[in-house]
Amino acid sequence: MADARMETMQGDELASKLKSSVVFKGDKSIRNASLKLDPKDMAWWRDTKFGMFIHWGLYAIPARGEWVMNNEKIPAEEYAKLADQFVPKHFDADRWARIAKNAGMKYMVLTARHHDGFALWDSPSSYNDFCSSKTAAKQDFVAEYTAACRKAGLGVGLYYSPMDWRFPGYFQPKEFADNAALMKKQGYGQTEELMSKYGKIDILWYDGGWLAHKGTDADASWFWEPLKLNKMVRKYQPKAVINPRSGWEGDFQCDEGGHEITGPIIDTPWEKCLNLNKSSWGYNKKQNPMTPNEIIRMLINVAGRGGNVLLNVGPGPDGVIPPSHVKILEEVGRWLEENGKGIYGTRPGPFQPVDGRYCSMFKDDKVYLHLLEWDGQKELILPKFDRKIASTSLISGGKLAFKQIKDGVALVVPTVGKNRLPVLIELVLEKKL
Ligand code: H79
Repeated sequence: MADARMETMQGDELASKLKSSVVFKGDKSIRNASLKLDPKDMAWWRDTKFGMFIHWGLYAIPARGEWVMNNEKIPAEEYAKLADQFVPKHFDADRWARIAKNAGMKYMVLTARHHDGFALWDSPSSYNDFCSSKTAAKQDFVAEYTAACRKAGLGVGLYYSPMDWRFPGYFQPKEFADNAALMKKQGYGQTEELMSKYGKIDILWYDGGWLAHKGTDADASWFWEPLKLNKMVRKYQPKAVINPRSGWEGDFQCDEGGHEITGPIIDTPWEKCLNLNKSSWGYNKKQNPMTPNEIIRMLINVAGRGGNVLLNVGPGPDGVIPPSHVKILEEVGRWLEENGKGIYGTRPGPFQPVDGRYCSMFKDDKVYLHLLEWDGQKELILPKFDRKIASTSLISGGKLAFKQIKDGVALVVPTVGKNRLPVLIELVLEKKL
């Protein structure tokens, strides 16, 4: 945000500016302007606001999260036996896409391969043929998934982690340099497969570009050479939106985890990724799901600061997204049906968010004010604003009185029951912003 804007900020607005809870770990990443997308090629992604993350793989069978192999020190040969049992009877990518659409999501990102090394596609570069087409499932899940996303009009996203726990060279890249080189070869080969065999890929979401679980992705760039890797990606997918976790800064920044979002509008494109079931990303018998209201508030707080939300679900070993999670997502979808005009396609502002109280977004001649809490006062005073407001209303129905006073805009807010929050208010301006 421009400093000039800060000078005009006062009171609550300024207080929120001072304590952002958003953490971007990619600050030290390698920059390269020629790899980066033009802002106009990022606009579609920024407009969408809400996507579905899917963590799915062999780890769905033990059902203790996607880190089970490492956390429980399961030897690679033993872990590999899970592939003999991985025959997902009810895998249906169209159903995943339907669930995402009904939730109001606009894109999906599937873990084509996580740190355990098991690839969900027919992967000639896979070390030891550890992929779903050459094991019991005999299926190319990525092929079905990418086709389903496209058919449903959803952005097609693939997650790929080049690190692989099966390689001793991952943990000791200098001591086992030859072994580490094999892992790197697999990483380049598999990235190329994903970028060249499945049509247009809209989003490439790297993870685990670090080494030996130490340092940052940027610290490991001497090994992975992210500029070389992403130059290859751009050859096949010139317009793919790429995240920062390869060690190259990417097209947007990531903030991971379910913590509450506070602080000012962030100018760079960014994405908050988090879990619907707080227990883990991969399917977990332990259930600790977010409520629909928590998800909706997260969406408002993130979009109100210029970000997207990538909300994760972990289908079970049979390929089914837990029905209780589907219900939660449906409720979010119903809210978006009514309130989505205040989310999709908007940009944050013109008012800075006030933590826990409201966020504002705008699109054309409309400002959308999402009221998160309201303590029953009659008037809400918004900061000074240089546009004339023509009318105001509640999206759920009914006009709202307002006056433009010397110090800002006074909105007369009707009594809103706590259980009805958040509430969306629309301000129609006399002239486009
Ligand atoms: O795919 C999801 C995570 O598995 C992956 N990124 C998201 C999107 C990820 N890889 N590394 N990390 C996250 C950071 C590592 C966190 C850890 Fe832990 C804390 C590793 C060990 C302690 C939590 C607890 C995860 C495993 C055990």
